[in-house]
Amino acid sequence: MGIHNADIAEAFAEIGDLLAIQGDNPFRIRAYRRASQIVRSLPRELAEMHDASEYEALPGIGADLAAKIAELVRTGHLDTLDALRRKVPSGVRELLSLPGMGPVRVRALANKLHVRSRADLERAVASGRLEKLRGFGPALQSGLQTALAVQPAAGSAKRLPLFVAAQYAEPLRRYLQSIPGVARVEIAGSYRRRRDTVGDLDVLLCAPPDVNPFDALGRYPDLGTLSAAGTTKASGVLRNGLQIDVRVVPPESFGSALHYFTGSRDHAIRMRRRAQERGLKLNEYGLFRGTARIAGETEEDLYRRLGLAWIAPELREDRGEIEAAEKGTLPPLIERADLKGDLHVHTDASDGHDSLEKMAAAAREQKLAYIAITDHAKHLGIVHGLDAARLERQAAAIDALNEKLRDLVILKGAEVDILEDGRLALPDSVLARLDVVVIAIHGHFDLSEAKQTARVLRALERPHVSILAHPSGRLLGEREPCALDLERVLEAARDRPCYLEVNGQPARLDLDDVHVKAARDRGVLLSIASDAHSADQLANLEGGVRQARRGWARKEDVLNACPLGELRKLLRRTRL
Ligand code: DGT
Ligand code: CA
Ligand code: CA
Repeated sequence: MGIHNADIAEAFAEIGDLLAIQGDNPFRIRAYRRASQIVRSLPRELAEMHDASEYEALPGIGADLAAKIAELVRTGHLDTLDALRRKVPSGVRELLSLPGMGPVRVRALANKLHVRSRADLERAVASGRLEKLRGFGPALQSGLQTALAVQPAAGSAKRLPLFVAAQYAEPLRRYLQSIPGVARVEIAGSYRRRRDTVGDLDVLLCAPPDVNPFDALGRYPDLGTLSAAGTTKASGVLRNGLQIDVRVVPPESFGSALHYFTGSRDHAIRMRRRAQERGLKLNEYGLFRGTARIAGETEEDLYRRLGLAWIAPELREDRGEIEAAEKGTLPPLIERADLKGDLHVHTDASDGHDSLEKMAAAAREQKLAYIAITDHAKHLGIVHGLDAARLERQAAAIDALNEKLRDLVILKGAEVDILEDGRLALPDSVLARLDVVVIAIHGHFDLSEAKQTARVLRALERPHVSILAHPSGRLLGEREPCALDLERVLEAARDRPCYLEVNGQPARLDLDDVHVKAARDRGVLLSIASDAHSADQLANLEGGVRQARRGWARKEDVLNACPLGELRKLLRRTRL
């Protein structure tokens, strides 16, 4: 109990960064970074595996890293990391969180300009000393200046990506559920609305008034601090810094409390006003006419008494859902079971961990009828990318496997880089032979909006483009979306046509909810994709579906909810 995959991933990433700041062996650095990514995306908690020898069986984890995982799980910390932290001052480490500042630049700053803290850096920027340093161009400098002015210093609260929050929320939910007298536990707030990031956890416990669950909560091993106000309210902080607000609610108010604390604030305010317009009063205790409670036990009752269909939490952002519920036009939201395939899957031919055969077996387990293998195309900076000859060989392997498979069809594809000038990393003649061409930005994220937009629009003009993958390029908690006029991209995709991806990788979730809705409103079909780099990551489809639901997507809006025959037609339409 206590150590989660996200903690282990974080520790490995930090070791990688600290080794890089020290100028350590690049292979060693890469091994830690890779291990960090692998651990971060594992669907099972390492701490819950019974036998530490299981760690070594994971791809990319050798004996040394397996021992480190075991040490972290057992003791809660790592000698290697502690030693590195002692060597690299915390002020230097903090510089890594600034935009454009990787270990190489941090090392240059420390060695050449003796910059060892934010304050040092602010002075160096102000005095113009950075200009003399190689690799510190004007764009980087102005970015740093802005960030130093607006980005809060380390230690201040930050939002967690949903999948990281889930690693803390779900064990907490199970623990609370096991407290005697607690009938029901719900985590409301942005977590229940499935927002891509979560500020804090709003926990509701359904229990009769004579049950006080806070003594038991106080013994929760992941808990940092807890302060209870009476027997119905408590707030605390988990050891990872995540804030929790806990409320104990009686059964007759549970639905209205759940509604109130699920929010969003704007949705809840609109609902309260609606109640007032009907001479009623809505609060977290119930829906009242005078002093009589007319609803409150369930959310369904509450919506019904206000003349509305129940609204899925994902939609409660005051983006037209109340009007739609009133008119009976709420969209029937896409579900995981509606997906027939996955059009963005990697194998060990490029940077995936598993073979074609293993990915196919996993796809059958996931009840998919088709997948497209979209390994990275070769080009500068892409490790193990496929060139025309290797794509040809992969195609032959896919043909052979398709011969053997009965209930799954494997499509041939590639994930092709959009180069800085908008050309694609493979020639049209090669792309013409593929079933699915997924294009994406993998570098030059910091171009101006005009240049970035022109770059993507130019790429969309190429004759063999099926899908634009992870359009904004964001990585939650790590990289902001690039400056891109997505409205124009959507229009180009609609007119062309081609399709936009909702990438289900937990740290991407890209398109975001707002742009999923914009795409859907314009009739641009969405490809909900796992972008799996290993067999277990096909489960990313679930996260993609949640994100698409927040953007009002129905199955009619989703390319890979179509059966194969229909899909083939839709893919042919993208050929110019
Ligand atoms: P977060 O935690 O920043 O990711 O976002 P939320 O939506 O979970 O917001 P939070 O934790 O501040 O509050 C949880 C819910 O409680 C929120 O969605 C609606 C409700 N709530 C909080 N403050 C107010 C308020 O002042 N008025 C109303 N109507 N509802 C509120
Ligand atoms: Ca919250
Ligand atoms: Ca809260």
